[in-house]
Amino acid sequence: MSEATLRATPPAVAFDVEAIRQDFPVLHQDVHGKPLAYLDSAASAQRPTQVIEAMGEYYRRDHANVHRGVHTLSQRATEAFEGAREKISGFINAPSSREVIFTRGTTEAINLVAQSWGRTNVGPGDEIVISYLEHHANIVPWQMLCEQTGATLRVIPMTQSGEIDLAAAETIIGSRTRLLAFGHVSNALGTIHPVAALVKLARAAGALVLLDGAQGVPHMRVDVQALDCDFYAFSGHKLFGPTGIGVLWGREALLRDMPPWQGGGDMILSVSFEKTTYNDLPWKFEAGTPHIAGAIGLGAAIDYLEQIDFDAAAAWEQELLHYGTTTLGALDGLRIIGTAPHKAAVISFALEDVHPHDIGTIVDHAGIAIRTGHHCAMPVMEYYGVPATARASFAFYNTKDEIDRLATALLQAREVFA
Ligand code: C6P
Repeated sequence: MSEATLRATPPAVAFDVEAIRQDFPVLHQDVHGKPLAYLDSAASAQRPTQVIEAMGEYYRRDHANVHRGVHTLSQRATEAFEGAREKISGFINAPSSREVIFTRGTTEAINLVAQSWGRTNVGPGDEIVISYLEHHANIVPWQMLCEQTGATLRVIPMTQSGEIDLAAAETIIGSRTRLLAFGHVSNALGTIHPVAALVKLARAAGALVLLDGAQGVPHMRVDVQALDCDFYAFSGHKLFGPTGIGVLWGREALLRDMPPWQGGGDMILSVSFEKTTYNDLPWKFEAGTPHIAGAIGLGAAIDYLEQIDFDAAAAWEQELLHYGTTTLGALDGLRIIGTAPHKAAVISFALEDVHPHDIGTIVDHAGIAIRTGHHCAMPVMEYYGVPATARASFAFYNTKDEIDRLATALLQAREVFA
């Protein structure tokens, strides 16, 4: 039995998962003749009918460009779009919706900070600090910034259990650090990182903090003020909303001083060939026609999460994590990779010498969707000396029965390939 199974059993949760599943039409289908078990929500979560309907309704009735027309449809579209911004602002407890910038997703949000804040505030001799556990979206933009500015990228090592090495962080974060950027939750392993301890180190060094919240916001209540970070980035499609929409939250004082990173329509107040003046927040960072339906769909996802009792859903996910860790951890030859005591509902694993892609194919034939690969976190794979892992990730619409089916399919995979 693996170390992770020693984690304390969470109390049984009263959560009506069968009722919740009725809201997700995609879950009710067969794949290869078996009922679909969708265990890949860390890659992209599924959408409830309420989100699909809100987007359909917008396209059927209200579609027009935003901020541009006096006509009724344009006003309706603008109201719905800006209304979604208000919902998101409330959901993450932002002090103001001016601080909520729509982006295409987490990746674009991080690139925005790197290119706008970074190009203005970072120079030779400065350091950007990230951790070993980052998704490529929180590595490459900083590497690019360092190449462009002459700054240095420093990396906090990780431990065998899949945690950020806090003792090493203390020695790395220092007077040269301009920004500390790390994931709220590791996508590859599920580790929930110790935000308070790391923010404290950054603050003591006078550095800013960016949190990659792509895997945080779907699993727990996020309060950007309580987290005390400076930027928080996340994607709509992992939060039961649409693809192609995401959010950068930033402190207003910082955003106000940052230059726009893309120019075009909507981000200006006036343009002449001699001089352009930029729009106010948040539109200064939203050049061009935005993903209006995407924002509305994300707003509907947030309404949905508020309505189902998000805290109960999060507790159910913890129960699934515990059950999955115990059930999979008990299989002969299965090694759970990432055994931190604080995890979101993500289980990465290796099964003897069976290649993860073979595992993925076998379980797909049993109707089960898991992700296999490096999970866009190649340094983590390199740390464990594996090219890839298999990863089951749960949302609140998953069941213990689906985990049992995964365990059975893994036994078959071992028989076929080991
Ligand atoms: N992780 C996964 O299967 P985008 O593509 O911009 O929506 O999200 C990028 C991203 C950034 N940070 C973290 C921690 C992430 O997990 C992801 C996306 C997916 O783990 C796809 S690689």
